[in-house]
Amino acid sequence: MLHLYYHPRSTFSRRVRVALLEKQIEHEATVVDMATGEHRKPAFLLLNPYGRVPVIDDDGFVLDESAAILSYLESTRPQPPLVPTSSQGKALVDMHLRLCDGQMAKSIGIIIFPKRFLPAERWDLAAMAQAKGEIEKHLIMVERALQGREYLVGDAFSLADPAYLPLLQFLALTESQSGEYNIRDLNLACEFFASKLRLMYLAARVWLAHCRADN
Ligand SMILES: N[C@@H](CCC(=O)N[C@@H](CS)C(=O)NCC(=O)O)C(=O)O
Repeated sequence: MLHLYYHPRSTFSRRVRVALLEKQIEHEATVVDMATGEHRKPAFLLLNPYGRVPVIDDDGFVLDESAAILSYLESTRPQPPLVPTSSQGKALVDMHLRLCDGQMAKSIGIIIFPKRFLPAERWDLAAMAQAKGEIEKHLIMVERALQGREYLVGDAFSLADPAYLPLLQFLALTESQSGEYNIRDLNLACEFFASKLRLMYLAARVWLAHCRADN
């Protein structure tokens, strides 16, 4: 049986939980209590020396890195498919997964970490402005991908969608500008992503699962 180690409020765990829900994969789950530093204790470091969630253990095969986990779930549980069959579709999903992490998530982190956890006088404004520029560059690519289409890749929900989903709530905090949108709140962030209805539906399901896990 597949086992997921996660935290309900972990952005990257939510990606994996969306894919598990979408594919209706039977699994067990353990909440890693990050508030008490469980992710830095030897038992968890044996699973992931970086001390990060999510991690899966699939009958002894242990894997971390949410994008790698999404790809692994796709190849081991292909139904329903979350990657198109065409070479171009596969390559585009791969591109989104890489760029979403390497460009967008990284830059969002540079802005939201100080905004959430540091007093304004300790913010590195130059680094934050540069990160905002990087996000806006990335949004041009996303906007092109969504032009006249409902989903990021092809005409169906793919792994590219859950990759972005948990970042939406933070995108608002970056106050990025893209075309007519100054993305200051979650509604605008969702409006920007044309697949919003589908994303919000999944977000609601993940939120529900999160509430259940908390109780
Ligand atoms: N690139 C990793 C990032 C995972 C990550 O940063 N997880 C956070 C929670 S959202 C974490 O465990 N942070 C703990 C730490 O870095 O000490 C992935 O995609 O899985």
